Amino acid sequence: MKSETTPSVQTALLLIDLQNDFVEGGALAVPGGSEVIEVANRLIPKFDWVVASQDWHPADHQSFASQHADLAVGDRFQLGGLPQIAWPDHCVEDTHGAEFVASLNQDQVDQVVRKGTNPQIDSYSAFYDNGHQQSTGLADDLRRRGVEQIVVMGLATDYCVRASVLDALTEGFRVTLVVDGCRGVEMVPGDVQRSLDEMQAAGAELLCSDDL
Ligand code: VGL
Ligand code: ZN
Repeated sequence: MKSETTPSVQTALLLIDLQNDFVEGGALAVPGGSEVIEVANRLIPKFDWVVASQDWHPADHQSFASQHADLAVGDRFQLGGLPQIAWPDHCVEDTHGAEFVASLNQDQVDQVVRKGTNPQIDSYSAFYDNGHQQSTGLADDLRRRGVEQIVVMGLATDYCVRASVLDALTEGFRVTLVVDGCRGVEMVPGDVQRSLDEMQAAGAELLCSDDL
């Protein structure tokens, strides 16, 4: 029986970081990033539960190159004992860059998950920070709703999509990745293909949005 407060759904759509800073003109623009908004808007009506993650950093987030006198954007360093890339300032809380892209059909987004709020640690996945110390609560939340399968798309393939997919699989969900709904940073050429291979090898099903 369905309850009013927690409608039971089997499959959820998870939209990763469809924010201004990750599309053309943004601080950490992913090539072709804006092209996936149309894919999201086409998929959203097909799902009873739609979750959107939002990268949401304090202005002094330690993943920002600007916070380190000796680092430039793209440099690699250690943050809290974890490998880290120095990013440009992006998705600073309550700024335009952190807002969802205006053309995204937000009316049918049921749940927003913010991540990266702790200045000391980065958080690519919608489920856990990069050290897997703190949960966002999303996995338990989805299980409580009866979700067994998660369909994932968004930005960026080689960072937040990859981390979210791998965590979702570890949490025991069946995961489908919508390949044409993703774009990557490709800090190193080949990163997108390597990420796709890794997600598939870990158990994700790779599909095109037309096949959903
Ligand atoms: C992301 C780098 C830093 C992403 C977020 O959404 O993939 N990448 N923060
Ligand atoms: Zn970030």
